[in-house]
Amino acid sequence: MSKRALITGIAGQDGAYLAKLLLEKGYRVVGGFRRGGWSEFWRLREMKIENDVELRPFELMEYSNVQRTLEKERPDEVYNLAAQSFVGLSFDQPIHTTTTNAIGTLHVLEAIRMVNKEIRFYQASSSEMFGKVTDALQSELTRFHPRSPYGVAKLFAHWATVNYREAHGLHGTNGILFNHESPLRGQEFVTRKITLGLARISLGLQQELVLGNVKACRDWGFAGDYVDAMWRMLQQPQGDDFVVATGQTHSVEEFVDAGARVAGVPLEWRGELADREAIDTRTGAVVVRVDPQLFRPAEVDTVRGDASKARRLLGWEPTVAFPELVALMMEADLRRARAGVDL
Ligand code: NDP
Ligand code: GDR
Repeated sequence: MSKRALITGIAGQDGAYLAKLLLEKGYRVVGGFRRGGWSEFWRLREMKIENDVELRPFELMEYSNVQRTLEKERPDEVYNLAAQSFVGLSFDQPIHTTTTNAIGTLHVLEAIRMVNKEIRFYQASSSEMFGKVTDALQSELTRFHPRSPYGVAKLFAHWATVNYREAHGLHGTNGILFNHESPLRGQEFVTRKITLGLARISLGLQQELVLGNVKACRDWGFAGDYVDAMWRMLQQPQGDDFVVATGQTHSVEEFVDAGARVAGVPLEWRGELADREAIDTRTGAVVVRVDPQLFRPAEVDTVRGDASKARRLLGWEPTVAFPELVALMMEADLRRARAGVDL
C-alpha cells in the first residue's frame, strides 16, 4: 500500500517541491493550506501537481483542526513546513511569529502523541537558529544564538521536537536547513526580490532595485535538493537532527552581480554600506540602491553550513551550485517579466 504524507504549508515554496517528490515516489499526498486568494496554489500549478495533491483547509493555531486532520487522514509521515517564514517581518510581528512557529509546532507534536505515536515527524528547523555564529562552519553541534523572533521561535520548536523524541519516543526529526531558493521563492525574500527586480530593470519595466544589507552572507542552495534531504531524514530508523547546506557562502551583493550578468546589466558598485549603490555602466544610472531603513534590528551577518552528517548518513549531496541557482531563478523571472506574469 502506498505511504501517506501530510504536508503542512503545502502552498509555500518547499510544500510544492516536496509534494512533487513524494508523488513521484508513489505517496498519497495530503496538503494543509490556509484559505486565501485565488493565487494560493500558483506553485502547485507551476509544478503541474495541483490535481494530484489532496488539499485540506488547515490552521496550525487551531489544535482541534490539527488533531482531526491526523485522525482523518492517518498519515505515515508529517512534514511541518507551515510557518511565518519571513525573518524581517518577525521583528514587527514577534507574537504572531512566535505563536505560529513555536506553539503551532507544539500543536502538531501533541496531536501526534494523542493520535498515533508511530507517525514520523519532520520539523522545518533553520540556520537562523545559529544567528550570531560562533563556528566558521555550523554543524549539528554548533551553539545556537538566534538573532530574530523568528529564530527564537524556531529554536523552541526545535527543542520541542527533541523533547518529544526523548520523552515520548516520537520519531521526530529536525532538518536544520540553510537558505534554499528557487523560481518558486516568495517575492519578499532577497533572492527573488533581486531576480525579479533585475529582470524588470533589464526590460525597462523598473528603474531601480532597493535593498537592505547587501554585505550579509548566506549559504544558498536549491529547494529541490533540500526537500529530498527532508524525505531521506524520515526514512532513517530513528528521529535525529541534520544540517542541510552547500558549504559555500556568498554575499547579497554577489547574488546581485551574478544575476546582473545573466540579465545582461553591467554593474559597478560604489559607496560604503549605508549609501552603497550600483550603476549601469552603459548609462551611468543608479539601478541598485541600499536603503538603511531595510536593515534588520539584529542581523545574521554570515552563515555557512557543514552538512557532512547528512552526506554520511543520508547519502545526500546538493546538485545545484550557486551560479546555476542564480541563473535558474533569473531566467524564470526574465521569462515571466517578458510575458507580463507576476507570480
Ligand atoms: P513559505 O513561506 O513559502 O511557506 C510557508 C507556508 O506556511 C505558507 O504556505 C503559509 O501559508 C503556511 N502557513 C503560515 N502560517 C500558517 C498557519 N498558521 N497555519 C497553516 N499554514 C500556515 O516557506 P518555505 O516553503 O520557504 O519554508 C518552509 C518551512 O521551512 C518554513 O517553516 C520555513 O520557516 C522553514 N525554512 C525555510 C528555509 C528556506 O530557505 N526556504 C530554510 C530553513 C527553514 P500562506 O500561504 O497562507 O501564508
Ligand atoms: P533569511 O532570508 O532572513 O536568511 O531567511 P532573506 O532572503 O529574507 O534575507 C537574507 C539576507 O538578505 C538581507 N537583505 C534583504 N532581505 C530581504 N528579504 N529583502 C531585502 O531587500 C534585503 N536586502 C538585504 C537580509 O538582511 C538577510 O541578511 C530565510 C527564510 O527562508 C527563513 O524562513 C529561513 O529559515 C532562513 O532563510 C534560513
